[in-house]
Amino acid sequence: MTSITFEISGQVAFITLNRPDKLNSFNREMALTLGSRLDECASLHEVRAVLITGAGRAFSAGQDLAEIVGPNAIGMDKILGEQYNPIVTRIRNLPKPVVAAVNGVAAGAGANLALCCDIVIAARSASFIQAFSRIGLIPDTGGTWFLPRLVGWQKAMGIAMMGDKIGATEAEKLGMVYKVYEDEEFSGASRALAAVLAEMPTRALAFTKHAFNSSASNPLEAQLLLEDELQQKAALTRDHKEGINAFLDKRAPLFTGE
Ligand code: T3D
Repeated sequence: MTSITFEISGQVAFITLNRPDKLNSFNREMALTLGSRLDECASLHEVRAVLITGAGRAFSAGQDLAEIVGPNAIGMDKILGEQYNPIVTRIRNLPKPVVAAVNGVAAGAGANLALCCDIVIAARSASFIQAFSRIGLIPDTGGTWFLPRLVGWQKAMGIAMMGDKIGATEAEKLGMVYKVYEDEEFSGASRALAAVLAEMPTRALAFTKHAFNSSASNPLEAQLLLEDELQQKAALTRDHKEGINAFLDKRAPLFTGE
């Protein structure tokens, strides 16, 4: 059984973490394959949005803990440096929207994989656990960067240190999640949301992502200059012209991502 399934449908790349019997926890092969699939998403012109979800009842339980003990254990330097960090970097730099569709429990690196995506949606029964402190580790996969930015310093510190389970309803209130859908409608709603994103002006969304990424470290003056630069680029796109023409013609726009 392949640990990652990959399907392109209607300009959306669907990536499914697929080790359901181990709650889609990451072994090395699965992490490296996810990285390669993200590269494909970046290079394939026909892909205009990416959706990451999990097979079965979990999104992902993070690192496969069986792989880090025993004589064949994989070193921590390889786990972060070669597996999780490149995944986070790829997602943040991918010039297309990436949706995390959190269908069930998301723990450890699985939780932070979700939180580094552009839009996080969750099924009502899903949950997030910064499980690291329970096993004497620190939040990785970008958790110490994304969590305080999403929920504020105090909540982030509490969630990280206590390692408690945050249900989807609370996660939405805290700002970790864009929207929660009832379990029965989650699969359809997440596919529909990704399909909408894939039909939007892809380059404007990529510029938006670039601007948000930079805002984390830019002072206001530098950010205003960056907005100016990116807006000028957006204004030259075919999709911008189409958006204006469609508005004036009183019709729905047909964006092509150019
Ligand atoms: O060196 C480094 O590790 C650096 C990298 C760190 C990154 C990290 O992600 S560290 C954090 C790793 N993740 C965890 O600590 C979470 C461990 N899992 C759990 O706490 C629980 O499984 C959950 C709260 C996520 C779900 O609980 P529950 O009761 O719904 O399911 P379960 O019965 O615990 O698990 C079901 C099966 O999945 C079970 O296998 P079995 O007994 O049926 O054969 C369980 O062992 C397996 N499983 C769940 N999580 C993992 C796992 N197997 C390997 N690794 C896992 N992380």
